[in-house]
Amino acid sequence: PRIVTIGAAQMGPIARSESRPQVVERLIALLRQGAATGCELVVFPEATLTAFFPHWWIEDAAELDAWFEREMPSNETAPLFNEARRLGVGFHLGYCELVEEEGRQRRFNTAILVGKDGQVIGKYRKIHLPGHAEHEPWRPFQNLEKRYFEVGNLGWPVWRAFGGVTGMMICNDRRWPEAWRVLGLQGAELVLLGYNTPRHDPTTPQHDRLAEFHNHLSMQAGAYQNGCWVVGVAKAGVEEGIEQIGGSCIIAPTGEIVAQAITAGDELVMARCDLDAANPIKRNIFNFARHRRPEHYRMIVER
Ligand code: ING
Repeated sequence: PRIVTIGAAQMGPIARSESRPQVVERLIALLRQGAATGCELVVFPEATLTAFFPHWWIEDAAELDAWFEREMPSNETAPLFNEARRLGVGFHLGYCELVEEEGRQRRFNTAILVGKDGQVIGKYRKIHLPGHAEHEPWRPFQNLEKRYFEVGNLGWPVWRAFGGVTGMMICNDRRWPEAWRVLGLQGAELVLLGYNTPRHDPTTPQHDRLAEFHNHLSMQAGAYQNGCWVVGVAKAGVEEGIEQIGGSCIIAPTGEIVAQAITAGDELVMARCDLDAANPIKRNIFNFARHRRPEHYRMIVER
């Protein structure tokens, strides 16, 4: 057995007025809880250093850029990296990245995987950006990720980390089977993701009652159909008037939820994950080499 003890560190709402040092203190408190319960890896949510600003129409460029991180770690986030290194605990962190690349400023919805030594192992930039690119004032709130972020340009990589093959995706990615399969084809045994998911989708209010169901359905399917552990972590609760679902969970390669958050606030749930539990799925029912028929799948990428 290759046991890795993992914590899903759900965050409650982050107020617009909450400073990064204040948020980092909350993250460190969850990290310490994880360390105290034997976690080797703690998974934080998507965009978890600030309120989820894509919910707002922001015209002023400087105001918008203040929501992004220009370096990681920065002076404000270094305490999290230092504490993680002191405790010998790795972590996943979602944040909004502003970088100078190819001679221009670029903005991404980003996640990093950090080792027990406090060093960044890998980075992923969100590819499936939901919502809309223009101001739609008819909506009770916006989702302007298509406006504020570029489509991620790093693909879905995997890294050998925490005793197995580890990959990441972010939020809306989990609803798209292609994201899971790209990781599955690389042998992913552990997929980490954060999410900010409003209950209300004004385009289909009749589905609001299904928000938690669709959240777990997407991740449980991804886990089972690719034979991987999944850690899905929410920024939950009513954030600046918008209710976001919780339901952070740890899912086995069988698709079974083995641990689940029960609040809409800061809450750590953990599980001892045997990465070898991926093998019976990957070697049998979803043995890609034996059963997949890519010659019949072309439409998936050609349409
Ligand atoms: N949020 C949401 C998600 O995919 C969304 C967008 C909300 C989609 C409600 C469908 C219904 O979970 C992000 N940030 O992708």
